[in-house]
Amino acid sequence: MIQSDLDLFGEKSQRLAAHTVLFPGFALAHLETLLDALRPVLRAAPFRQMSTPGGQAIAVALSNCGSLGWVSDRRGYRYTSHDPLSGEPWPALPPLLAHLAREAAQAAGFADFVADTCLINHYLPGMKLSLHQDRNERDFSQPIVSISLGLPAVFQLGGLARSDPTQKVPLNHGDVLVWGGEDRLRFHGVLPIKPGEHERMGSRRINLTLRRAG
Ligand code: MD6
Ligand code: FE
Repeated sequence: MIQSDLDLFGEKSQRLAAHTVLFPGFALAHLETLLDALRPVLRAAPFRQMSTPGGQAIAVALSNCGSLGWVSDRRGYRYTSHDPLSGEPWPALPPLLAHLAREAAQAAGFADFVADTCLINHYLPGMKLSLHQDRNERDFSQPIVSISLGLPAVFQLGGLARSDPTQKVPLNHGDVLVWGGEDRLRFHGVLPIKPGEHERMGSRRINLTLRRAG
């Protein structure tokens, strides 16, 4: 059970849009357990660089766990059951991670969220993620749960058109962002990470995005 349950509907959550809710510090109570669960995942499926279908390197290093994993290469953006690097199935989704995602989704108003994939993004200072939509999943009625660790970031939350204005949302260590419903296809991105040193995570930002892809 998540310790901060009592706070979930109170001042500890911020509604950013109709179906987009930020839970500051939601993951902090479980941080060490979470990191313990991620260590073997990243040993089996290390962070690696991928390229866009156009052949450009994606700066942010990526890995996955779950029954599916998001990949990008010359053939496009898609989910695969196996890690192309090892040829093995992606490492299993740690139960704690699935549980945390379910609790956060529930608190944001999405009942019974069952994640089948977690994309793990590794940012170094200076790295950013350009505005994009997440549309490789099968069912857009399923929300996305995003956990931020390490260096702070500024998340850009846009609209349904690329040219719509964006809100700047600070994402700090331990914050959990849930979105879905009519917000599911909003454009979004991450501004360049400012140089710095996080006391637990070092000079990096790690983002975990949990989804139901299949
Ligand atoms: C990141 N996140 O925060 C990248 N997508 O590093 C995403 O692209 C994202 O945080 C959909 C929903 C939440 C997210
Ligand atoms: Fe995204």
